[in-house]
Amino acid sequence: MTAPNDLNAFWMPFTANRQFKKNPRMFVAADGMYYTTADGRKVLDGTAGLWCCNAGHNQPRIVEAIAKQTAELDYAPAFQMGHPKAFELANRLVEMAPAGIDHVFYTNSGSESVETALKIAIAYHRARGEGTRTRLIGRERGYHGVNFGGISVGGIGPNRKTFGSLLTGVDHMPHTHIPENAFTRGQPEYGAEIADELERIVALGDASNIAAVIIEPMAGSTGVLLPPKGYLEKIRAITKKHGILLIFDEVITGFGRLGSSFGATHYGVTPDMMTTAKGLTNGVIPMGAVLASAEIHDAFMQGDEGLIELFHGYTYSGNPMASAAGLATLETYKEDGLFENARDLAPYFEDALHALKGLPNVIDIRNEGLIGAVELAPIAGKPTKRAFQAFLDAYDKNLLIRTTGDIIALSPPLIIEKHHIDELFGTLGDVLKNLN
Ligand code: PXG
Repeated sequence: MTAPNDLNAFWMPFTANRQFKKNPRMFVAADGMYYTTADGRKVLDGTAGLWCCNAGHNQPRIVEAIAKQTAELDYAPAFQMGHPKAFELANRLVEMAPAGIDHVFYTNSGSESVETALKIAIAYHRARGEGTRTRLIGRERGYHGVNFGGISVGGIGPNRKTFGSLLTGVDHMPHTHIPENAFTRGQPEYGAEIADELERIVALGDASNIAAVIIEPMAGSTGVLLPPKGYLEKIRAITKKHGILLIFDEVITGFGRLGSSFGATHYGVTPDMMTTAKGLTNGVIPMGAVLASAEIHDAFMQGDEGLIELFHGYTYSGNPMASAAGLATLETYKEDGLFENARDLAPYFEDALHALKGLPNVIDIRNEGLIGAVELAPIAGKPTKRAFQAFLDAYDKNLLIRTTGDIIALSPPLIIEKHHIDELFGTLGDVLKNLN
């Protein structure tokens, strides 16, 4: 397949459109750990697409499941009708989730999962007769997708700046990134007390007005910020004490990225709801899911049985193709032991990553599971330029990385082997040595 030569019509997401279209980078195929470019090069996937192809590319079970499903049942209405695979997938998800998380609401993306969870939180309190609990609390540097609820609770300036007044009734906790923790391996020692800021926000807004706190257990998109030891436990204790729901946005941390099913299982802290997407279907068919506790779900299941309990849902909620892809993906994770592989290789990945310390401009390195980040000193007056150049140079050297600000993020497929890790960090080391 050749690249189409008129690129004008497609307005690309989160992309410097004019720059890209002058010098496009196109993938035309993918298999296992590698993409193939339009000019025939094999590029090592250091990012699992956009943190989503956890089982690698062209996975036979997933390919086959989708092909079979489209011939068998292509679409079934999502409202007042069902089909077996959506129920089956929900059961599989609940089995993987921490005890007490027993129900699944389907969406089509991480952003929709976030909107859904925020709406459920507010409606839940109302269903229990606490309708004054409407305020939402997010965190600085948090990423919760790009819809209005998500950018309101989110904490990334440029994603909010040009979009008006957003949701009202939102507060933000401080982020957990502190310089003393530079070059920490895994969870940092310092900063659990940052969670106490939540008490101050609650004191100011009053618990009776607050519906939910939403955080990423490990903040991915902003550039890999790990929770300090004890921080998540504190957030859980404070939310519980005040009857505030805790939502973990697990869009990145879900499905083995940290070597366990979810961030919640990895860190041993159970929220009331979890938002997911990405690795749920290996990124192959868009799908997201909100996982909710029995307590939340059951609060809605009252009154006349003929009434719709939650006025929310999408045309494609739990659609057959996505459900088939999800089932095949979860089976692949399980049968191929991919979460175990992530856990087993995490120390090797960590060592290779931290060996980059000392290269020019490297000011911090962070990691957890199969996630790594290398923070570069910005070029004076030109933030983001240095890391973006690293991205371009890596692509020329047949490695796909992801950058955000001046941070390089790595999140390879969980099928990775040691020789891929050597290749990844060998190339990245070369790139960093030669970067201005
Ligand atoms: N929540 C979290 C925690 C995410 O990381 C979303 C919600 C939104 O998901 P959708 O499916 O609506 O995009 C995300 C998405 C990056 C990168 O390189 C991160 C995301 C998406 C694209 C790129 O950091 N995160």
